[in-house]
Amino acid sequence: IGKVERYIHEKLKKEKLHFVLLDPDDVPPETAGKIAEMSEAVGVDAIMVGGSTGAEGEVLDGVVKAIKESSSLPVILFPGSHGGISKYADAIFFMSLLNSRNPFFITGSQALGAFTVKRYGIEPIPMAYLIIEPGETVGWVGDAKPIPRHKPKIAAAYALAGQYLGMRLVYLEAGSGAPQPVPPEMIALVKRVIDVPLIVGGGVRTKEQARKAVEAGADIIVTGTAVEKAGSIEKAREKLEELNSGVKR
Ligand code: 1GP
Repeated sequence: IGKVERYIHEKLKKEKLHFVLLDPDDVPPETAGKIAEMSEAVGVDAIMVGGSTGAEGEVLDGVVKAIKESSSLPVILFPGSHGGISKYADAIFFMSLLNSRNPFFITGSQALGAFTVKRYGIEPIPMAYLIIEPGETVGWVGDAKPIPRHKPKIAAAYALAGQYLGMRLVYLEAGSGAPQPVPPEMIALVKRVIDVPLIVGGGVRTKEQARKAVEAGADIIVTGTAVEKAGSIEKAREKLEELNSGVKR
């Protein structure tokens, strides 16, 4: 396994992790750089970069470069498709949207991006990506059949299948900006079934929600909208501190 994945595993021996997601379509490079710098200062563990729409090309490269210049945190790509690859990133969640109805999002886009990842020498981290209701933009774009919130067993079955297919992380995604995060009962059952680290994101806006997800069994919490849309750099800093203390206690 590569450097970033080893970093994740080493850190997980001591504590739960908090990754901040920046969407290049919503955040200009300068703001992204500032948020990354503040994230590192409050104890965030990595920056993820990606989005479902417009997070490509120069826009993506500019944000990744700005983050690399202003922090030493690992930058992990979180691509909406093979368009979401930047040579300036350290690693990429090489993810398969297992509950998509469209094979493009399960293996097609992955095939189109594989040579690019190899050429740039970006560390691929294989990940099972599962969309939970409501799924928001990524659920619609990814043509998912979102897993019902009251059906934790379906999520657990997909998560275990992902592990058996060789994926080394499982991500439960309620969708960016979801009104509610993934239910704790679902997190708990998935965690009980799998042996690989569990990532949870979508709709986590408060310390309490972050805490609840960790207590239910999440290993890594992803937050995006709450920080991006805080309103000002000062408020973004406060939000980062609040969310980070929810994850780390
Ligand atoms: C979205 O899980 C991430 O892909 C983060 O979601 O923007 O709601 O924090 P939020």
